[in-house]
Amino acid sequence: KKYKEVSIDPTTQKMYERAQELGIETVWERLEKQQPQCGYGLLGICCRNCMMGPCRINPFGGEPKRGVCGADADTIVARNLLRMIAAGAAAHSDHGRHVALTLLVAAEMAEKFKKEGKPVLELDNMASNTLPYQVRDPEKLKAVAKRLGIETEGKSIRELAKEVAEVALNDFGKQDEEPLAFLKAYLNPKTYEIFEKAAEKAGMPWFENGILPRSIDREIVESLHRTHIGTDHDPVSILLHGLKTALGDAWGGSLIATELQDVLFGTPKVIKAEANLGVLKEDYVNIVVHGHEPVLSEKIVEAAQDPELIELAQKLGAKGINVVGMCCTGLEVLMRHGIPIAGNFLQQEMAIVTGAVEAMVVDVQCIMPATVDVARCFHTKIIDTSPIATFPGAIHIKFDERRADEIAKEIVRTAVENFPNRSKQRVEIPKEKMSGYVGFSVEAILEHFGGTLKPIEEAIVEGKIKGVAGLVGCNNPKVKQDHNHIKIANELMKRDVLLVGTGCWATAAMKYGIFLPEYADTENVGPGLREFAKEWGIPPALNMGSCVDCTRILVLADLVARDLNVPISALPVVGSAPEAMTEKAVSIGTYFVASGITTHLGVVPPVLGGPKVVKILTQDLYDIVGAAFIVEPDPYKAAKLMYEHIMKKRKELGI
Ligand code: BF8
Repeated sequence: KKYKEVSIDPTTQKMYERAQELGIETVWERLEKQQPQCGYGLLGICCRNCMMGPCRINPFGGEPKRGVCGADADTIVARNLLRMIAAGAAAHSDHGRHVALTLLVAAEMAEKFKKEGKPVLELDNMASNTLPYQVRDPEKLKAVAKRLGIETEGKSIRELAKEVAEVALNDFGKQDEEPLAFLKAYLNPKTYEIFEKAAEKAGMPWFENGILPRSIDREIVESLHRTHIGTDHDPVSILLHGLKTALGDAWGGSLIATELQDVLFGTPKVIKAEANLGVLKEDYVNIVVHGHEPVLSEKIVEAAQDPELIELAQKLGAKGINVVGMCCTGLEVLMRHGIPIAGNFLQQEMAIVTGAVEAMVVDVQCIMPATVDVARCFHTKIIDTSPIATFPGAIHIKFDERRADEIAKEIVRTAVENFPNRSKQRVEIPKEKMSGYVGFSVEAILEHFGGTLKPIEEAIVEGKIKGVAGLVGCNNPKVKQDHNHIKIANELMKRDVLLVGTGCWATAAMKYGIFLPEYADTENVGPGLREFAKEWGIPPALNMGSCVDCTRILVLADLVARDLNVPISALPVVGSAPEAMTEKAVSIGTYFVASGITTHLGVVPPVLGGPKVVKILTQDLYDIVGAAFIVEPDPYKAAKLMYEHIMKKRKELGI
C-alpha cells in the first residue's frame, strides 16, 4: 500500500490519502513528527510546577530519584494526574455553567419583557419567540425542580427556570462544606455513603465528608492549590482529591449541562438519523458545527431554516443549506433533531479536505487549531464563536446569548456567501454514510420500556443480558481510528453485554451500523442480547449522546441501583474509553470509577512512572470505592477483562 492505514473508516482513509496527494499536513503527520515522544512525559515523571525545575525522575531506578524540592516519582505522577482531572472537570463544568447562565438570562429577559407589557402567558411559559432561548421541555424543568426539592405548585415556568438556574449556579461557587445540591438530589443513598466514607477507608479521616464534592469550582481550584510546589505530596490524598474533583464534574458540572440543555432544547427522543462524511451534500451550502455547546449549534440549525437565507443560497447557485455536526455539539443536535453527524474527532480535518465545506463553525473543546491551516488550502472559512476560544487565522464572530438569533444568522450568511468561492473541480465527498437510531436519553429509555427499567433488570437477572457496558470517549491518532471502539463493542456484544455510549465512541458505532436494530442479527451479537433487542425493537447498543451526557449513563445506573437497593458498584456494569485522548476523558474515567463503575482505558495514561499511583488506581480503589481502572491497549484482551468483571459482579449479586 502506498499510504499508511490510519483508520478503519473508508471515508477518513480516502480523505487522508487525498490530503497526502494534495500535500496537506494532517494530524497523523504531526504525530509522526513528534516521534519519539518524550519518555518522561509518557510516564508522567516530569514536573514543571515551579521554576527550580523542570525536573525529571530516572525511570530505571537510578539518580535522580527526586526533583529539586524532593518530590519523588509517585508525588509527581499523582500531581500531574490531578491537574489533568482538574482541567477535564473544568472544561465540562464551565460548559455546564454556561448552560445554567443561559437559562437564567432567558428567565430574566422574560421577566423584563413582562414588565414592559409583552404577551404575559407566553413569557410566563418561556415559550415566547421574543426570547433568545425558550424552555422547550417544561416537564423536564419540573422534574429537575422536584428532584432539587423546589416547590413547583403555583409557579410559572419562568419562575421555576430562574430558581433551578440559581441552585445550579450556587453549586459552582458556594463556600460551605455541604455536598452539591445536584449530587444530593440525584445520587442514591448507598453510593452517597461510599463517597462519605471513602477517605476514611483510605486512612485519611481528615477529609471532611470524604470525597463528596462541596462546590464544583472549589474542588478544581483546590486541585491547583494542592499541586502547587510544597503543598500536597502523598499520592493517596492527591488522588482522593482527584476523585472528589471528578465527582464535582459528574454529579455537578456535566449533570447540570445535560439536564438544563434538555430543559432549554428538549429531552432527546428516539429518532433515526445519518452519520459519516457522506452526509455532506455536493449541491448545498455545507455548514459543519463543531465543538461542544448546543447553546450555539441549536441556533445555527434554526438560522439555517430562515427562508431569506435559503433564498440567498439558491440565488448563489446552491440547492439549499445543509447543517451537519462534528464531535459533541454534533451529537447534541443529532440527538435532539436528527441533524446528521459528519464524523468524530479525527474527521475534522477530513471534512475540510472534501472541498465542500463553506464554513466550519466552532465553539469550544476538541477543535484542532490545524483546521485553520487545512482550510487555507480550500475556500472553507473557520468561524470561531466563543469569547474563550480564539483561533489565529479564523473569522471571529463571537457569540452573545442575548443576541443569539442575530449572530447565528450572520454566521450562516457568511457561510452562504462563501458558496460561490467553492472550486467545483476540487470537491470530493466520500459516498459512505450510515443510518441509525439515536436519542436514547434516560427518559426515552424509560418510555420505551413502559416507564420502568424492569425489563432490562429482569433480562440481566435471567442472564439473557450479562450486564451493561458504557462505552465513551475520543479518537486518538495513536490508535487506528475507530478500530478499538468497534472491536471492543463487538467483543462485548458477542458476550451478551448491552451497550450504552456517548461521545466519539457513539459516532464511531453509528458509522458502522451498530445503532440499527438489524445489527442484532449479525454474528457480532450474542444470542441473549439478540433476543432481548428483537423483543424490544432496539439496537444492541444505545446512543446516549455527547460526553457531558455520560451523566445519563450515571443516572441510568443510579436508577437500577435504587431498584435493587445496592450501591452502583454492586452492579454488573463496566465502562471503557477505548481510544481516550482528552483531559475530559481522564475526568470521566475517574468519576466513573469513583461512582463505582470499573473502567477500562485503551490508551495508557501518563502514570506508569509512579508504581504506587498505578497500584492505587488499578487495585486499592476497589477497597475504597468498589471499582478501579483497567488499562489494556489490546481491545480483545480488554473486552475479556471487562466481561470478567461483569461476571464477578453477577456472582457477588448471586445471579
Ligand atoms: O467531549 S469524545 S475527542 S469530542 S473529549 Fe472530544 Fe473525546 Fe470526542 Fe466531545 Ni468527548
